[in-house]
Amino acid sequence: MKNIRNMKVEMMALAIFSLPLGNVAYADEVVRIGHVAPLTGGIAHLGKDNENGATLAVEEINAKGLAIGGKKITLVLDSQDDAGDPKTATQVAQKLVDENVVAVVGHLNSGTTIPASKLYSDAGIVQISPSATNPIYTLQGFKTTYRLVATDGQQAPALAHYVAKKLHVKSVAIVDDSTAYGQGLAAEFAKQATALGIKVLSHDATNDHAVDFRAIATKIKGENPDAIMYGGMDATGGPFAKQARQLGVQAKFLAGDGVCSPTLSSLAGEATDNVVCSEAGAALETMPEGAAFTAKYTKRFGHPPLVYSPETYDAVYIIVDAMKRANSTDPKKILDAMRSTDYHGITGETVFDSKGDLKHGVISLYQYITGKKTLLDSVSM
Ligand code: ABU
Repeated sequence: MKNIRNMKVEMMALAIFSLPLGNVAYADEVVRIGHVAPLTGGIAHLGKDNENGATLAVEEINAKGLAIGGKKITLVLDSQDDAGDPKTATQVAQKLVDENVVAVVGHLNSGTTIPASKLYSDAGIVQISPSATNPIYTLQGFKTTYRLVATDGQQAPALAHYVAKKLHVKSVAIVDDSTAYGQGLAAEFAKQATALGIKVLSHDATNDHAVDFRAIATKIKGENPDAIMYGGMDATGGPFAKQARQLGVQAKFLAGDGVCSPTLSSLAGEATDNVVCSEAGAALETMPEGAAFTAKYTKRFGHPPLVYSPETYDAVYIIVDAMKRANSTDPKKILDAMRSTDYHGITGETVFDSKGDLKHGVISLYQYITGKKTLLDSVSM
């Protein structure tokens, strides 16, 4: 007897492929893969980049043709907007569960990925975040949580070590955006910096919607640190760096992957070249297929990739790889196959540890030269 899920996907297949007779290409099965990121709000550019990476993979796989268990499969990307908001994230996660997605690529933010993960875990659906770096995500004991980036437990020490040893930073003022990501990264950086002999002069909090950083920058100017470390995203980090520079703050501006985007120059203006930041993965330009990915992404979307689209692209392929090895589109069987993933994609080799974290994480360090994000160093974890 057909179950409700199979009846639904067959009806959708008929709807999608209701073409005039003669050129009909009926799919045996439509398989929905969920995707979630902020597609509205301050970091919508990063969310759209994530969606584009996943779209590119889905389009390629459909064009090449996919068969699982003797059935022709057509993938559909079910893309949702969580606006970077934890409550909205759980609502759209429930929507994706109700829509019978077989797996989810997302969410982008740690603050949305973590609360949504409980719903995917309860439903037994694989979740691969392309970008959430807060360690807590994979420490909850769920069997469904995976990520394609290193964690802030790796990123913060790499950044602290670089600025202590190479930039000879001796004192720092820390600011975070009060999110799971920004707070976690800043706290870990403070711990590592202190261990390396960097004096933490202050630790202040703003929020992820802030636009005016003049009060905080004025206070920090009085502290005269060698560097400001900001835990947050580019949408706030850029204006913060810009306003600090306008107020005459000379300190280096340090940040993690949330700030480390090609978009930063349009947000930080002349302060951009003062920024040193880390990314929780390999640099696209060092990836063997990085140039080819950039070319096909640019051809499809009219502009180059930003930060995490190589990860969302690989995430779709990793889900399909698990489907192939399971010879099934059943979410439970995909979940069973995920743990033994050994996939070579744009971002390199993906092998997961027992928590769903990468076994071979890489941290990349960047500076900006005349506004262009430029690789400084890479550290294998
Ligand atoms: N890793 C930075 C952006 C995503 C997050 O909130 O973790």
